Amino acid sequence: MSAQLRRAAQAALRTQEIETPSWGYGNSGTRFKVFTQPGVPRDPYEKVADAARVHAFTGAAPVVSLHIPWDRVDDYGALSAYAAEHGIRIGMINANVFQDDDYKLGSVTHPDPGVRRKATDHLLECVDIMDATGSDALKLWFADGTNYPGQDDLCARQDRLAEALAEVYARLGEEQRLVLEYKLFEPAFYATDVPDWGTSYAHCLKLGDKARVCVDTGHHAPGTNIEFIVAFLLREGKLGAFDFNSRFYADDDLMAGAADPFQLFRIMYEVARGGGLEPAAGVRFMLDQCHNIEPKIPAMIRSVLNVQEATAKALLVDTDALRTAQREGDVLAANAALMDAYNTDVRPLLAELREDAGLDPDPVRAYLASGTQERLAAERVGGQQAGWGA
Ligand code: LRH
Ligand code: MN
Repeated sequence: MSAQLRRAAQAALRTQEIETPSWGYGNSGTRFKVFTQPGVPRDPYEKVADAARVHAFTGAAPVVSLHIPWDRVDDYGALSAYAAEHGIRIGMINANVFQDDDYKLGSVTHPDPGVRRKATDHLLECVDIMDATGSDALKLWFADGTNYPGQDDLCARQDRLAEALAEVYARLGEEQRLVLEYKLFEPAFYATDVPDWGTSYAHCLKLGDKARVCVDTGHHAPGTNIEFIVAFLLREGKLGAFDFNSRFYADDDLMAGAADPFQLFRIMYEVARGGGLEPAAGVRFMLDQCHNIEPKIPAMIRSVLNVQEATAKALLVDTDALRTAQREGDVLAANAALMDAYNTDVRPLLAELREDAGLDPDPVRAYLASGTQERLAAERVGGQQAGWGA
């Protein structure tokens, strides 16, 4: 790798901001069991404090995403100020219209207008919380869907969804955005109302420039070429956010890059190629994970590093060699240009970047050696550990 390419990669990596999910610091699990862990946060302030610890050790995670009502507080301005005092800021506000009995048959797509009103009012409340925290992005994921053919009218549900989205879109401020996340299935097992990127893209196109698509890497059918979706959405200026995680089977929500680091590399290559790393592109890079059995703060630090490593490798692709090979139809040389970058050990480059920033070159080892985990376990006794409250 040329010194010039190395410097350019480090320059881009210095501006990279990874957003961590407040719910990733709380207890989570499956329908079979939610395991508790010592030292888990008991309130949004402790979650924000843990997010600040991840940033303190990585230097690359200055944003924490909130989920409402899991992170409901009396004074959102105070929570935002607390985050700032700890060196981070509030990122995307995630609405939650999937945990209320009223939403059994849907939220904004529910046949009953009263339930739709309730759901839409929650989305509008989340925009109020954006105003109060200084957040500039509303993240919408709808569990809405049906379990049996005929259960409801698929088109009527799209009409209801479009109506609610339009009302929320109209409420957004000039600098505010909404991102619409799609998911193939679960909890709905026949038809999900926003099942794929095309459905989200179509709704976002209708809404306008302030609406973009959120790509959760765990929300696709097995074998889906996610980097194609990323390249396409970037080309259209409609890529708004990522929910990074990894999976072997379904929406496993494992650590980003853990199950398939090559896929994360291919995705970050298309992001870099499409200008998505430019702050002006306005793409949010969030982790959306559940640490069901592993200690949460070290897992989050590891995941930030995995995204950094995939990004560094993507930035080390010799694009001149690649373009030449592509132009000449030299398939093997073109593939080799990407594989050479992927097979590059970027850990020394990232370690140097951290040392330049006054950080320990090995953040996971530094965190484990800091005694923070043991201290939190000793301090955070009593109270109700945070979780999904499902
Ligand atoms: C849905 C999802 C969504 C969040 C939730 C925590 O599967 O990916 O992004 O609201 O997880
Ligand atoms: Mn998600």
